Amino acid sequence: MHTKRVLKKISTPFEAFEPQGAILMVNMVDPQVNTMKVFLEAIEEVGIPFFAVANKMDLVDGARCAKVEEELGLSLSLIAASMLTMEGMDEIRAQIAETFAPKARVAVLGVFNSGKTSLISNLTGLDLAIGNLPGTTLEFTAYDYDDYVLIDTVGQIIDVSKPLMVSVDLSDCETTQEKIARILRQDAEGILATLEIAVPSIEAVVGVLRDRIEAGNKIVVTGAGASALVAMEMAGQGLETGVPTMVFTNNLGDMQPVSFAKGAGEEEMGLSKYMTMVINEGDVMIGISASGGTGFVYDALERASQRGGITVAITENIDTPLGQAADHVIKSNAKPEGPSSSKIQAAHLAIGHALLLTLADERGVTADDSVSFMLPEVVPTKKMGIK
Ligand SMILES: Nc1nc2c(ncn2[C@@H]2O[C@H](COP(=O)(O)OP(=O)(O)OP(=O)(O)O)[C@@H](O)[C@H]2O)c(=O)[nH]1
Ligand SMILES: [Mg+2]
Repeated sequence: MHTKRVLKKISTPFEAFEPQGAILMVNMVDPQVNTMKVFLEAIEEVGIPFFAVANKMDLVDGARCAKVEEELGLSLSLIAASMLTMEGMDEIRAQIAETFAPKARVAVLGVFNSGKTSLISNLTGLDLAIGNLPGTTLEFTAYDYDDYVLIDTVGQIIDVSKPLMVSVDLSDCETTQEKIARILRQDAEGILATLEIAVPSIEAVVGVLRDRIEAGNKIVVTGAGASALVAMEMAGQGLETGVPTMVFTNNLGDMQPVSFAKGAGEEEMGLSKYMTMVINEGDVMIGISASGGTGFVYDALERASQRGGITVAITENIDTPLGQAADHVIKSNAKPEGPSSSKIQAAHLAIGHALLLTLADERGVTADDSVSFMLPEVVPTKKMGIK
């Protein structure tokens, strides 16, 4: 039996639902151009007619459309739309009639939260499950609309030509060495693509951290699973550079005292309540989540804000509960990748290093200081057996 978590991560064979047309939904709040290009390649490979919608235009500046069109290398223009205000719906209806043959099965494609289900709901008038958590739609579903069948899809990467893709596409590698080199290179490329966009947001957070530490505050970092490892690395490096840093994760969650009473799962609030008890006015809480949808992580940021903390999200997906909960968002740009991410974690580790090493330098921490932060300090203790 699949758990919900596994289902959410299933990568989707595009051909499985025999599309005869496609509508590509681009989320203008977070266009994820590199992933959109994979969708476009897949559409091109099956050779079906399509058009693309620039959704959530109610939240962004109109000039963004032309820029994203150019980045996508599209020959046709994006239809500017909002599933909330209904902007562009008439144009979408007209474009469907113009682009697709009667009775065509039309796949609505795009990453999670791009508004695929919202579009189908607006077109059909049906009351469908819509929400800002990654993976609201977990299976393909066909709906009749006019003379067409619209297929709602899962917002995980869909790639016809790369069925074995787990994280990085290795399908055309011939030797083991080639696969290894490909993975190393892809991790590096994820970091380089992050470098292209993240420097200003990292700089802003370095400034926040410096000010707050000088004011006597501390940093608290959290994440789940692979992001827990990133959080632990950040906390470790914080301590090695003299930054008061604490870390709470759900690793070994069952051994946390809160697990007995409140639970330490991703979907439970035990950890977020527990860890935010340490947040005082002016402390900084950093939440890390590749998807941006890890329950206790975004809940911790919301709770930290309520306690007067300053919140920072490190995530690949900013149009998510985590991105929305944070005062400062650092977006990585490592996608596309398959359901078992590796490039995103590599990019998040690099972001953590950039934050803490820049901070150390700007605070004048020397190598000698750093060694002294690392040296163990000893406290006299009682002799064994003396009670
Ligand atoms: N402001 C604004 N919000 C929108 C718009 N379209 C969708 N949303 C919101 O974005 C979130 C995601 O919408 P969905 O329609 O569930 O997106 P999806 O692509 O089906 O997402 P998954 O099922 O997770 O793959 C929801 O909170 C919607 O209310 C829009 O044009 N403007
Ligand atoms: Mg959906």
